[in-house]
Amino acid sequence: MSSTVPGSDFSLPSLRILLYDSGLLRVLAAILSASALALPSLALAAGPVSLNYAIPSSTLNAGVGDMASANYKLSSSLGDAFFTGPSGSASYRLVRGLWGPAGALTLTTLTVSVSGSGTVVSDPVGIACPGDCVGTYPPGTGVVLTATTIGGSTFTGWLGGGCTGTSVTCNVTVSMARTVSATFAAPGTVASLDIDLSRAETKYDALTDGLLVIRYLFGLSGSALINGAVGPTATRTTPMQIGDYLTDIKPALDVDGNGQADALTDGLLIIRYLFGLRGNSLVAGAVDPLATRKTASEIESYIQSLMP
Ligand SMILES: [Ca+2]
Ligand SMILES: [Ca+2]
Repeated sequence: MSSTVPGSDFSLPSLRILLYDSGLLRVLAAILSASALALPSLALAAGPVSLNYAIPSSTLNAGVGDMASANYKLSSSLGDAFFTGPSGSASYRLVRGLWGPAGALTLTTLTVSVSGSGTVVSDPVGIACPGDCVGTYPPGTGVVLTATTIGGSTFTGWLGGGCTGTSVTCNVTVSMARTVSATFAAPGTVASLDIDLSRAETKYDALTDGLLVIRYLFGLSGSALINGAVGPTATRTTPMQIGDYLTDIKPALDVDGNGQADALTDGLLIIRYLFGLRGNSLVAGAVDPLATRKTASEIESYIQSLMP
C-alpha cells in the first residue's frame, strides 16, 4: 500500500475500464462491500440511480496511519449523484480522502484449489472456484470462504491458510499470499484410519494403515506407497484405490489442526497412536507449536474420531 496522498482528488478509471478490469472491481468490491457489486449494472441501467457511496475511513486503507478523513465519497463524472440514462463512458472519482492510482496498490493473492465435486466462493467477491480460483485483495482483508457440495458429494475439509476441519466456511486473513484447498469426496465418504478397508482384527493397524498414511504424507505414490503395507484381508488394495482414498480424506489427517497434513507431525501421531502409545509418548516432539490441538488428550480424542 504505497503512494497514498492525503486530501487529494483522484480519478478512477472509466466505467468501461472498470468493467474489463476485474482486479480493480474486486478492490472496489472489498472497499465498498456489497454496494460495489451493483456498480456496473446500476450505471448501465436507465433511469435515475444514486451512485454516491460513503466509505468509512476504517474500511478504506484500513491500518494506514495517516488517514484522517471520516468519509470517502465516490461520485459520477456527470456532475451529480444521478444517472439519467444508459452510459458506458462515465468516469468515477473518489473525492475527499486517500487514494493512490490503482497500479500503486499492492494487492495480496488468495488462491483456492478444489479437489472433487464442489465449489468454493468468497466474500468479498473474487473467487468462484472452479473457474475463478484466484482473488486479489487489499492486504489484511478478511475473506470468508464457503464450500458447497455438488450432487451429494462429501466435504472432507480445508487445508492451508490456517484453514482446517470440515466447517462449511473458513475465515482467512489475506495478510500475505495464501493458498487454501477444499476437498470433496464421493457421496457417503467417511474419513477413517482403516485405509486398506480390512477385516475387524486389523481394522486400525499401525503396520498397514498407519504406514500407508505416513508414506502418503511423505509424498509416496504407486507401488512405493503400498508395498508390504496392505493387509491380507484388505479390500482396498491397489495404489490408485489407496492413493485416491487418502487424497479424499487428507484434510482429516491434519491431526494437530494446524492447517497442514504433515508426515512428521500428523503422520507420526497417527502411527504412534495405532502402535498403542498414549499421553506424552504419543505427542512428544510431534506437535506443531502453532497447532490448534496440542495436548495428548486433544490429540487422542481427535484420532479416536477417525476410528468409527
Ligand atoms: Ca486396516
Ligand atoms: Ca497438521
